[in-house]
Amino acid sequence: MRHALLLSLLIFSTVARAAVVEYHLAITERSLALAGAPATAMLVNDAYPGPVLRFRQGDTARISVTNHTDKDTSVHWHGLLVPPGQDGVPYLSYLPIRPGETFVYEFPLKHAGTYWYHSHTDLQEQSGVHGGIVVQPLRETVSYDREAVLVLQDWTNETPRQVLANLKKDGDYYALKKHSVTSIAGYLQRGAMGTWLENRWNRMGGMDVADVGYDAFFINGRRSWHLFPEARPGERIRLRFINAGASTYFLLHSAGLPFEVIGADGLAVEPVQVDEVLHAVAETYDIVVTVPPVGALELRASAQDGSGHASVFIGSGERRAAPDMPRPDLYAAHGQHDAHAGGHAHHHAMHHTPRRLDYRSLRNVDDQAYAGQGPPREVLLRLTGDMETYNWTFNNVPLSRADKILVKRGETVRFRFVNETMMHHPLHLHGHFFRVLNDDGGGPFKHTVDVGPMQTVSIEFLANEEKDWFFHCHNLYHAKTGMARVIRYDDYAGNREFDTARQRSSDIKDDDFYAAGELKALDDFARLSLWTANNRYRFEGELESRDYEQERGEANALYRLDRWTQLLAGVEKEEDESAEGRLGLRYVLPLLIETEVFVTTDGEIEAEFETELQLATRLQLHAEYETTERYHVGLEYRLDEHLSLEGAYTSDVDVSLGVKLRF
Ligand SMILES: [Cu+2]
Repeated sequence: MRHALLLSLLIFSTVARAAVVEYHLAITERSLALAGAPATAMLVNDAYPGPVLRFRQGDTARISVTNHTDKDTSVHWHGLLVPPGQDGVPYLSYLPIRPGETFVYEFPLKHAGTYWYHSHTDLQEQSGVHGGIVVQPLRETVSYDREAVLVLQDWTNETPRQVLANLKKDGDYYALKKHSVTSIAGYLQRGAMGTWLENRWNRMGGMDVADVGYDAFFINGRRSWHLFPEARPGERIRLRFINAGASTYFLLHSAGLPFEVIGADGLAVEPVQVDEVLHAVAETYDIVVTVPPVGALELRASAQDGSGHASVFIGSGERRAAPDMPRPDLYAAHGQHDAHAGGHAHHHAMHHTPRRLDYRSLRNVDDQAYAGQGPPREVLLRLTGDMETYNWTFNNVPLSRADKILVKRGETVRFRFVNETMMHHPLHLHGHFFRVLNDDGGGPFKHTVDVGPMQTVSIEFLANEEKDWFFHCHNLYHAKTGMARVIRYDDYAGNREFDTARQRSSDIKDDDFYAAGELKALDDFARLSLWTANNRYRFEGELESRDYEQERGEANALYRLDRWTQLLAGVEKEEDESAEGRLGLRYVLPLLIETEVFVTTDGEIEAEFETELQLATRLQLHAEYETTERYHVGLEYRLDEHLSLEGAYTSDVDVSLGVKLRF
């Protein structure tokens, strides 16, 4: 009886406290000069990042989102468990919010923690449609004096669509800008030609830990903040870090402030003391720092590729900078670019090796909250993709051609990720927390998991939802080129209206076509090459003139069988000769030699070989040889992404000088 009374009192008090908390969000588009030049931003309530939305566990959120732009938009609540219709993924949860329209979300806040929201349409998240969410628990168990939400951001002055188009032209497009070109000269200097040869044999080109060349990195829209200058030494400050970067991993490190990690992906964890955290895209971490007795210490979020950082200073008095993060060693063997993972000695202000947070040291305060039940069913997902065509996939199949991953309500599903690429992939599951499995079967519950280069990671979740949920790499450019899946509960028939609307939409799709070209204008040689391609087809045209008297043209259609192999059908026409058809294969041989073997309509078997060597940062050699004994060797000096000076030696022409233009 007393128990029943207590229980009803408890329920009553909970109900009494629950409230409907309303927010009105307006999505707008305008020019913003965040990094020197004006660029187009998409904003929430005219702020970059958008406002922090605060709730209490048990509240009901009622959020109206009004689209004041001329394009479709959407808002997804990242990490919050909401009903499927409220999840904000266009064509999966609902139809996108059209220009001029308002959508009103309403959902209960079932769990406390630090989360965030962002657009799930096109690349709008990169343009600024993102912000923090804080859900206060019914009973706070951690003591702290102040708190701040710190949103980590990457920013480019280009439009994100241009960024994607550049990467489609050339996966290494940003290497020059990022000073991350790896060259033979670099390997020679380090005495690492063996590594170069091994990479080359394995058909691996230039190395980098990030694809995009950003113009700035920010915390809450600024490069640097002095946080709570009035805070007294000894005060505990809770920092709610949210990585809202579109494709940047940040290393959180400092000028000697120990980090007490108390939350990961929103959920409370037993406190862990570390010196640095590699903060993957789309994760959140709650970290308590103590205001130092003297000085303002820098807490820095360094982009993992070493191309920049943003900071907060904590404490008062003289500023002390955090040590520079060593740049990743792009010449290291087996993709061990990470200065720590590679085990290379480096100079650090601290006298000991900094302790870096490891998933294995994370233990949730409630270790059973989202646990599976019964033996798991395993689904193998290999993380695949390549920089040459900039396609990212699971099991080499992009979203547009993939089957849905069917799950049954009540079952425990295990995803086994085998990363076959040299990049980190932050994988995010909507609508569920999953356990990142340790060797002992335990591990923290998360909504986003980092899978490092060549790493294997397993996650497990209880299928306790309904309908469709999105699962994807949270590197925005990887997701948009195909590294995504739909998880479908097997009793759901889908929504025809959503499917039809998606087909008709102009949203970025992973099978979109991109185009590029090259013009070589030398004094005795000219060549114009154009191509357009998607993740399956490629069409090329080429016009060439030797000595400006001997012209030839070529057109090819290619069908991609796998990363290295394409079927080829084409036609070649030389001046004074009749056109000749050809049918064959294009294949990349070990050592990165692109080979074409084909039969001509004259019944001859011919072959062509082509390769490129990055001699020094701006110096590139390319060579072509045909079994008809034509050859062409060019040496170019790259002035920038578009323009090169070139000298070439061509059969029947000799030396020729001029320029090469990429567009
Ligand atoms: Cu990825």
